[in-house]
Amino acid sequence: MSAPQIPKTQKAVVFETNGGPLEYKDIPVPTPKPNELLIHVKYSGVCHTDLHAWKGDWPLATKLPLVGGHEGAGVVVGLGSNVQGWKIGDYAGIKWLNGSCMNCEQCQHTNESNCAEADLSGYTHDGSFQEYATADAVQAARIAPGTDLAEAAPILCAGITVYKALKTANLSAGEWVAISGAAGGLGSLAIQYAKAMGYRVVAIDGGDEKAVFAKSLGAEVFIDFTKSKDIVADVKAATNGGAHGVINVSVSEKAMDQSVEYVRSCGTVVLVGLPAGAKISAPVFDAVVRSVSIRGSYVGNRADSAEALDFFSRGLIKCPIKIVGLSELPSIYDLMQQGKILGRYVVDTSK
Ligand code: 8ID
Ligand code: ZN
Ligand code: ZN
Repeated sequence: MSAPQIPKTQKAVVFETNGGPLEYKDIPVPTPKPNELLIHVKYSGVCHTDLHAWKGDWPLATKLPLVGGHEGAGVVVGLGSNVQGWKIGDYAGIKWLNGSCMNCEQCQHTNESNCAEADLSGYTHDGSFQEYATADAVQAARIAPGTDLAEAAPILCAGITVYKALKTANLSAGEWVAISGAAGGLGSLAIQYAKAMGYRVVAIDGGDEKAVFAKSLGAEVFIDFTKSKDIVADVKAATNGGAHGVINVSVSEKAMDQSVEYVRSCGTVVLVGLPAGAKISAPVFDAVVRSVSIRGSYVGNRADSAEALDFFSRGLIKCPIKIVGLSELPSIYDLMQQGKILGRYVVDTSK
């Protein structure tokens, strides 16, 4: 393939300060380091994490100024001098984990996202809300030729994360999994991965539209947190004694506390959503006597990523996307803040 024409400048959404103006403007196209790919990002999913990054509400500083975004799907247009195993024209994905040291104990054990030196797309490294972005060639996701890049984008964070979280719940086929925050970006994929892995799904979220949506994706039961008088009792009743596993993808501390109560004895509560400043509290007596596990789960490693993409490529996961122009990103943050999003918004970087 002949070398693509790479412009000197490009459109991006940038903020200078956390919570400050989100500016759609021209910035220079980045130059890949020796270990990096230059990817022409065609589409990027918008994750709730991007909203946290913009607000700066986590105890981890972002780079500033910052280009957010970490669900970027595009085409390789440039190769750093040390890059191996990629060629111009390959489809590539920008994930949350842009790169890690590959030498520390966590990296040696393939827990690369737990590396203390992890470089994070759209957080410590300019991400996919721009037309051209750089990504470590070792961590960039390989996307099969011919894939619909808009549909694939949400797999790069939401898909990988919920797939890994479901593995962390350590369930057997036929068991019940409760998904709290089920109609959002992560939740809408979690329902489908859970079904594909053979589990029965209780979806928890708020509103009639979200109920219809969650059921259309495969949830057997929907519990509305805005209407239920007793969520714990409702989940226990629906699952004949409690969910065997819980995937917490809501942005709610209260929802997480409730999940420790409705999980079945010997079951696993998986924490994924990251509400600012939240703490989880559980009665120790109960946690011991019912032998409940509470586990955090943070994106996934390269194998989890490849497996999550494989479920998608085999047609088992349909990303419920709405596509808008990159210039409309601020309005997506508004909708997300209000909890009004069904599934995932994907931005087209050319508009
Ligand atoms: O690796 C990780 N751990 C990881 C990866 C990616 C994202 C963690 N996250 C975090 C994000 O930073 C965010 O905190 O997961 C959380 C969810 O991300 P998202 O799915 O992208 O957010 P969303 O699309 O806004 O969906 C959130 C859903 O939660 C529901 C909302 O109605 C929405 O549908 N929800 C809320 I807010 N409160 C609820 C409650 N009390 C609730 N659902 C049930 N009960
Ligand atoms: Zn994300
Ligand atoms: Zn490391």
